[in-house]
Amino acid sequence: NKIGVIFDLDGVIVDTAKYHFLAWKNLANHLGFEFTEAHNELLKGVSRVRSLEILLDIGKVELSEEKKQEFLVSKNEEYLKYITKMGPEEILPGAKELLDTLDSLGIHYVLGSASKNAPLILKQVNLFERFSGIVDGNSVSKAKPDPEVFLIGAKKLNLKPEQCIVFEDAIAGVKAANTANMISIGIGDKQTLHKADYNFNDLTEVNSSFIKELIN
Ligand code: G16
Ligand code: MG
Repeated sequence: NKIGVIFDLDGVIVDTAKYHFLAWKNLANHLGFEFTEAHNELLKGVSRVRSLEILLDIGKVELSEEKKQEFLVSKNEEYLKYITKMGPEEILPGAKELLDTLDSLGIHYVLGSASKNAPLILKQVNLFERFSGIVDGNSVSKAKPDPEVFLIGAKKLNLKPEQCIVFEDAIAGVKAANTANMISIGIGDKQTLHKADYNFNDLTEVNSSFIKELIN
């Protein structure tokens, strides 16, 4: 009974949502409206382009395609300023321990993130080398909740979708995993992620006996 694991990045391995928030908030303020943490929740797991559309809807702002492109670039430039200051201390609790557990059990894992900056972020926190493969926002044509990102992940693992376990913090990501026919594990609020097959508050709650149970 071979299995493999696919990890989402933001909200599972690191908390980059707080940096996305700072950069999106600045853009909203520049456009003349407020952007709150509650608004930011709507952007979790969502692609960059879709995030901008949601933000513009919130502010009831309409922009030309050229302006949108310009703001996508400037938002990302600001975001990268925060990312390039990140270090291993920003790895979320339990993440490294879980990777160690998977290593000791001989279970391979890949990344399945919507972020085009995923390789850089993993390098910043010294986890890049540990993953057997990376599927990020550059390798997909359809964003979560489309299962594409995870199906490519399964291919990288050389496994069937049913043999893959997905760790996700976003509703769109859990939906993508379920549509792909994978085992979905929601990390975060249980109510929000009630569609997941299993729920945990964070990765410190995911122990080796749980993983062993999934193998058998
Ligand atoms: C992350 C975040 C989203 C962000 C997306 C794209 O996804 O949760 O808020 O909009 O990546 O990021 P970027 O602008 O860096 O391409 P995930 O899938 O890792 O949770
Ligand atoms: Mg996420």
